[in-house]
Amino acid sequence: MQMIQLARALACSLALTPLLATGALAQCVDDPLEDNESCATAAPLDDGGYYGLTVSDVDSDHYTFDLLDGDTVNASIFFSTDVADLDLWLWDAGVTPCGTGTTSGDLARSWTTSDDEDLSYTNTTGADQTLVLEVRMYSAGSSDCNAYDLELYGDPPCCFIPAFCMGDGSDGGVCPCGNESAPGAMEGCINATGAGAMLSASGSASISADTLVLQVTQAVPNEFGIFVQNLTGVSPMPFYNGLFCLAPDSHLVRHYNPSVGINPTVTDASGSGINAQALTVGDYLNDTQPGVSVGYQFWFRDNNGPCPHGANFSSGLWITWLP
Ligand SMILES: [Ca+2]
Ligand SMILES: [Ca+2]
Ligand SMILES: [Ca+2]
Repeated sequence: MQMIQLARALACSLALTPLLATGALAQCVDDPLEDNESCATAAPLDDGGYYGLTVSDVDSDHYTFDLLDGDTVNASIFFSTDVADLDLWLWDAGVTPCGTGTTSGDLARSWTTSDDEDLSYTNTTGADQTLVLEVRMYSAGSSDCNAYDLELYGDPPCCFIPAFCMGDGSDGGVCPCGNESAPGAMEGCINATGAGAMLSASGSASISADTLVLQVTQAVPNEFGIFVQNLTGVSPMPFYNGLFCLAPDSHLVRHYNPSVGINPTVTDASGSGINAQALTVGDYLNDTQPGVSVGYQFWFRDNNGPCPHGANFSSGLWITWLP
């Protein structure tokens, strides 16, 4: 394995001069995120899945995003190496060389000879970072253009997918009975557990992939709750023991199974719960469409909470859906 990597390192350094397109092989049609041939022209991305992208031996791809101190980013590309061998690199946007496919100065790389590449990186610098993800063709196979899908996720997801409706007053809300959560905790107002509930997401934000799962944590254990959504947010409103930040209009959806009616999510012994069905199925108004941002919160029973109103809300997440 070491020998393979060394051989690839040597070969890679020789391949820095872009190969000329032969004309005999298929040429790429630009994807919607072009032009992005350098760190300076990198396309900004949020968490999510990006499908049907293309890269060629004379046209690499660069994507940029911010990674907060202490957070982790996970990036994957999916492709056939028989068509062309692609590699994945991660750079600090402010460091030379950025985005040049060289083997020094990068933060992480994935450069196998098999299908697909995956990398993960945790920011331990003590400050927030602006990063660049580079997709570069190492060698052409049956074509000098290859198609790939990109998936990019942060951990915690909150730091890419905008969180809202915090119980710490940072969104301008005042919890109903002085039950503010810890500053910066990104939680809802304090519930019976002594903490506030929050949402996270995993999987792809692609509607066709249909793998996105919303999870609530730090809600009251073994209690009933319902995921709610809307296309429109509003200023935090004290409601039950918490804050509610989704517009109370006709697009407000309580997730349910259309065949059986309201289908609550029951939290487990740790106070966690996931949406028990595809989010798109739970949206009976069919507002979940490509390019549309949907805000989510979790309503749950909080009978022994700090206020006497019997229920509470998690903080929320906005998810921008993809095709
Ligand atoms: Ca491209
Ligand atoms: Ca490009
Ligand atoms: Ca590769």
